Amino acid sequence: MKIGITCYPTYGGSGVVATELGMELAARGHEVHFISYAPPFRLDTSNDHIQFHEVEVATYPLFDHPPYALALAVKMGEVAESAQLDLLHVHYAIPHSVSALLARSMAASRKATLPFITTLHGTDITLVGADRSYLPITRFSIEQSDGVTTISTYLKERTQREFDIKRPIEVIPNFVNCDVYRRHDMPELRAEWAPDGEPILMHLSNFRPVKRVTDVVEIFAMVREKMRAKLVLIGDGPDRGAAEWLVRQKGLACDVHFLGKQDRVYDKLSQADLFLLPSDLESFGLAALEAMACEVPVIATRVGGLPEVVKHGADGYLVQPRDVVTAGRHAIEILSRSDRGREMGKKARENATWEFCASKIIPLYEGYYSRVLAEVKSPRS
Ligand code: GMT
Repeated sequence: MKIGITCYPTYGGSGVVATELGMELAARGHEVHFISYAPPFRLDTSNDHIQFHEVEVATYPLFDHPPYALALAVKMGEVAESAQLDLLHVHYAIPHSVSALLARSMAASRKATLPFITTLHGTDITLVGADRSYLPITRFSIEQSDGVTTISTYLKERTQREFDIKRPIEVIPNFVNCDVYRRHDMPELRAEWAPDGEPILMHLSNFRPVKRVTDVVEIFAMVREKMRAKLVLIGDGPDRGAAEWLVRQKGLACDVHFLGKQDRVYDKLSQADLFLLPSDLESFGLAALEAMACEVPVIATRVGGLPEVVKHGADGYLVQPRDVVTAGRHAIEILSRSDRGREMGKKARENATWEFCASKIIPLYEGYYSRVLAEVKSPRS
């Protein structure tokens, strides 16, 4: 199949999922064309089946806001025609789904077929889509898509409820490549962060307010009162300053490492004893799954799609959002075990691989693509 994929190329779960999906599809022999304003940050173009097409947005003094959605639609149409794409698969509804809708309409005017599938990731529905100014066009582009998937049952139900969507929505959960996301023991790296063998707590996110990075610091401070420990924070974003300030305020600067944005996050995650994801909301919580695949138990919040990923009591623990005290108690309990939570980490990997390995999920996308294409060729009504 020849597939055009559009996503945000920046640091964020939806872009990561789209990129990993494209790379997995290419590895299985499909031809994949990424269409965006920059190469997605985890994209490896060494596979001959992958191409990147840059969307250039012309600027003009009149444009306070250059019309990216239009430039994207044009590029989608050009790539579809030149590469003879079978379909477009856009990740994150706004504005990608609207651009794909335009590209499909332009293709139709040339008597060409260009179906598109929209994958909803979360904030396109819960935050951005729910803004009155974006809601009608988001709902329209979802209704008009040839196929729609969500990354959790929670998000499907919320989309149907809040957007009053009646059309079918397929749940295809996020995934990890379980051969890459596995525990890689790297004693030198561990020793760099925790020279005296202290347990390592870790967090990975885009540091947006919804991630509650300051709660990560609060939880770590509770642990630190009971035992020696280190905290490693991976990622960057608006709340990094607040987290750094709180770390200094609590006198923990010697115990906390801010790494910023990182490649090969599996190498880093593998050094952790415990992963913290105390978000106010997650429609899935990809970082939690990545940690679990690396045998790291997770303490996360009982919100959104997280309970579909992290099984309370088996893979780690779920707590109410902003309940740092309960999260701290669980963290101390896990790290005080004689095995420091290694058994729980192994269970977490077992559950992650059972449900969420790429080898299980990619065929679901392939099957869905085929069904959508068949439906476009011979519509049922
Ligand atoms: O979390 C965000 O800031 C936005 C968004 C993104 O593009 O990263 O994340 C969403 O998509 C991820 C990948 O499917 C999910 O793992 C995240 O849970 C989801 N974030 C929210 O629902 C807040």
